[in-house]
Amino acid sequence: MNRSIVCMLAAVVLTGCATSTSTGSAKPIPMPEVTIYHLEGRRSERIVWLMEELQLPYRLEFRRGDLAGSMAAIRALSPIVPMAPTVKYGDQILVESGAIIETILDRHAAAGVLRPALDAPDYPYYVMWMHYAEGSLAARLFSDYRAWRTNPPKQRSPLVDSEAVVQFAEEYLAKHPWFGGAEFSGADIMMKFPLDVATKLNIVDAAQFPKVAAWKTKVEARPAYQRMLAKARPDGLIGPLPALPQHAPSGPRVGSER
Ligand SMILES: N[C@@H](CCC(=O)N[C@@H](CS)C(=O)NCC(=O)O)C(=O)O
Repeated sequence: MNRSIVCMLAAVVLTGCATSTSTGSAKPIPMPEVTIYHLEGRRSERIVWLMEELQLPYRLEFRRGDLAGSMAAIRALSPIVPMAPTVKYGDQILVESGAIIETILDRHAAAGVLRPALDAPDYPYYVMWMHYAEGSLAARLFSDYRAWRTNPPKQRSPLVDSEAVVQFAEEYLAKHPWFGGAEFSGADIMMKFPLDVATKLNIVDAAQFPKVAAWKTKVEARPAYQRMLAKARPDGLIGPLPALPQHAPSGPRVGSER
């Protein structure tokens, strides 16, 4: 079934269309039509979740229960790098969930909404986790996952691996309630997908990361997250990748001082 949902919620309070941007400009930036090309259970959920948090209008395109069919629509738009999310923003075709989130927040959310102010002490943390989610976390998780599917590790690597990149998040969450610091932000939206991948695919052992587990419970309780699930994952996870078998136990990392 070709699914097309248009949300036409008023965006008066949360959006900056009639107020200002994070740069302090008073000039309104009207939002063009946004269409999110989506694969159920994949990174495109981030953009749906963001729009639900901001109560901004968007169109959601996917073929329910049919990942290949949803991907065909993405490929038609972006044949060289068909990826979810792909977003039609006015007449521009955008990829990279972090860049899409930053664009929407910087242009269409009021200053300080879902990100700290530029001069706030938390701002560097917010930017760091926005980028860490894909640049270090997802990259290492999928690299380990691919290698370990065929060759499960006998011991941990001395290099920075999946367990280390999740441990870094765990230690940050021991000191801060959210990845953007004191408040929930776009950085939390970015971090949820790779931290789910880490534990659901058994790349790391969830039991070793209680702060991450408690943070997931908190974000999953957000009404906007629940609205996202209802719209973007109506049948639960479909076509999930297989979880890894039990593999290299944690403990001292070979060649490292941990
Ligand atoms: N760094 C990109 C990654 C996008 C990405 O790889 N998306 C996956 C779905 S979660 C995808 O489309 N995979 C299809 C493929 O790689 O062929 C982002 O954050 O948007």
